[in-house]
Amino acid sequence: MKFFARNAFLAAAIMAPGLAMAQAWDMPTPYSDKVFHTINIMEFADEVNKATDGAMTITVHSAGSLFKHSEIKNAVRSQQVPIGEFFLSRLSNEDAAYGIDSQPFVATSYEEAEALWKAQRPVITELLARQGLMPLFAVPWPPQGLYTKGEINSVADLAGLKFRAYNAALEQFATLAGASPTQVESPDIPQAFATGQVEAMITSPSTGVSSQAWDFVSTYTPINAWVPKNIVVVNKAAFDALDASVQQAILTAAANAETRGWAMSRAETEEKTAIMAENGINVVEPSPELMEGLRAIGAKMQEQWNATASQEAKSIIEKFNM
Ligand code: PCA
Repeated sequence: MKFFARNAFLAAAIMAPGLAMAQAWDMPTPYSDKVFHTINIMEFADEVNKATDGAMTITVHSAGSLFKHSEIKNAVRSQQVPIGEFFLSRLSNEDAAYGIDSQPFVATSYEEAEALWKAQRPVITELLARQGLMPLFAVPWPPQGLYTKGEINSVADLAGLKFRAYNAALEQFATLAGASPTQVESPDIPQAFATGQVEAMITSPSTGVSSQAWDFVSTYTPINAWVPKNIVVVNKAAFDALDASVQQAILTAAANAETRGWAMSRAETEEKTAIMAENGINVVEPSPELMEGLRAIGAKMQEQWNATASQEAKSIIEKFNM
């Protein structure tokens, strides 16, 4: 599969010395077709295809079907594919600047998430440029909430739970809460619960619905702890090789996708929480005691973050707090 993708990409490049030759781009994404991020990206691809009148065709390969989530960023970097989507904070091991949107209780509303992205964007644009990558657009998931098999009244109730995690920050959060985290990709969530590998998780109402959380948990507590983003990046060399009109079509479609994606995300929060309730999930407002305990964990994480984060990463927080 990988071999095929790379050759298709090279063939498209070699065959396009003139201006009007058609380009075909394969675009790997990690999430399934019914997830709003994927729907938004399908629309982005459609818009590019139409605006360029067939000069550029972007084909979306969803749910990790072309590259696994963990491979997508490096696949774009090494030009195995020219474009791809991934969960931005997964890159926090490269630089804390990438992970700031997944730090608990730094930005918990869409307004704050927007301000954070505004501060983060120029910084990560520069970091990605060092790897020959260019961000096109980023879209947040709805605020992250807690899924459990019973009501959780305080952090003590999380002790010992086998906890599903999707990045390093969530792993740290779960560990500090006394739980035992395991990394599980979102398409594998139902299986992980069914086999007892995990018994609780923190994620959005979107992922709660796409994984049919009512099949394996009883309670959703909207702790709204952070608003993490997916990002779409393009290989800069591949982009630079395009006709100016095609480049412009991509940039326009990307700007539209960012605006549309944020609106979709806002609408999802209520819609998907309602679907969970309809399917029998108990939606419980968090107790003050639980929130206090979770905020204390967040504060501890932020302290550690401050002690190790790069200057670039810290400049994001400084700008965000201005
Ligand atoms: N869904 C993705 C990432 C954050 C979210 O809301 C997941 O659970 O993997």
